[in-house]
Amino acid sequence: IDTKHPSSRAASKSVVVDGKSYIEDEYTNVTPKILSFIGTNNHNRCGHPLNLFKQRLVDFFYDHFRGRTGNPIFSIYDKINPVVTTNENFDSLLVPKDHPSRNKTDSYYLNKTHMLRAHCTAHQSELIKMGLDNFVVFGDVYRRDEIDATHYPVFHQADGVHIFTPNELELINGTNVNVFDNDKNNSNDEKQGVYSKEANEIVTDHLKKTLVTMIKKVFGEEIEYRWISEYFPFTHPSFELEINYNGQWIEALGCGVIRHEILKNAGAGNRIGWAFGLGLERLAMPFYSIPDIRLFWSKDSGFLNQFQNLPKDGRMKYKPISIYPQCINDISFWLPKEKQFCSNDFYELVGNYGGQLVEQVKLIDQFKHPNTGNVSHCYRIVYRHLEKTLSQAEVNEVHKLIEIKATQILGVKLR
Ligand code: FA5
Ligand code: MG
Repeated sequence: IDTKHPSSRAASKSVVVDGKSYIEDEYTNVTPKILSFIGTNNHNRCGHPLNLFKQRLVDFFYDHFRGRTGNPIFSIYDKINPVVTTNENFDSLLVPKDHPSRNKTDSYYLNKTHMLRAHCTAHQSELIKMGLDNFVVFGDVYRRDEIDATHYPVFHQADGVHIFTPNELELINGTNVNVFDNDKNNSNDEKQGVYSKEANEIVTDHLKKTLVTMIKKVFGEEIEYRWISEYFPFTHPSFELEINYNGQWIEALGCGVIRHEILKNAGAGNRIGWAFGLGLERLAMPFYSIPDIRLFWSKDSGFLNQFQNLPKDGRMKYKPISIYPQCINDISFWLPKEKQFCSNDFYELVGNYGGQLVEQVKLIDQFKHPNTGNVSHCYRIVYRHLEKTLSQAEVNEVHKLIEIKATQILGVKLR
């Protein structure tokens, strides 16, 4: 954080990311800890499991979609800066002004106009404007979210787009297809009003088939999956794909038919297309049997070394160096009356001061005092070091620090 930034009125503080400075305002909520993740680029680091897994997806898109001369038709982008405008992250994707994802409690803002992308879809409109039809963007994304084995405030996504010209649709279908519907009010759960039922079906089908082929190519034919209806402001119809891993359903990706308005605004109003966004960790975890999302940030050679000299099929099973015991401590406090409190503020604070020791934070009890109206929350914090046994004394020290910081920063009162 740079305070030297000169201004004619008062010295305003600014946040510096990648050599560029952003003047702080009432929106600024990035922390030094979050900013320290920027530039790590695990997805581009040679030998890192996210990079190895990314390469499998890239290979799929290169092999599966080829032009008439046999060249790959998908372009890959993996070095786009994670700082985006709120316009790119939200407005260009038709996210309503009052959508909860815009709240300071859910996203990381540099200031009112700039933020850390909350999804790689943030680049969609810009790339389509540049004239691209088929592309996949890989990148790190940032969200204020809960902490557990499959959620982390920084993770990686792959976001794909495939846009069809009327001719291409015809090629897939075999006969002439009307892309548009003459009756523009003909919108329903299954399709957007502007598009014909036929075109919508071809594109939806193509989308689902592509993603299932991709999942099967990566995990093998026997992978169990299911489709679930979803809602995204930027696609309709929208779906989620879940895969079954060891009896557990894991949400792998969201997808759908791109809203026509987005294409129109990007200069591709005569087209129809699909888009998806998947969590790289969510797929790499079952693929390599990695039990905890924090391991992707491990600097321990015991973790990274296991991904050297992979077998020819690229698949290997991560062997936990050993499982160390958990330490569980609860914390109960009264919420401040004077200011807003949200659980994500507390989760983030625990992440900041507990760091890699925190395996999970969960709200386990809430209580409203019948007379005073005061509200209290009880959170359970599960501590576990991934690479050694923690002593109760070490945990107590960190837990104490979290209690002190929660009191100072969030204004809660310990019970
Ligand atoms: C999105 O981010 C949409 N942009 C996806 C999309 C793109 C839909 C294009 C339609 C068209 P969602 O918030 O569900 O959707 O996140 C997408 C995926 O990211 C999830 O399915 C999951 O695999 C992964 N993910 C979400 N939150 C986390 C987290 N905290 N930690 C790790 N992975 C996560
Ligand atoms: Mg989702």
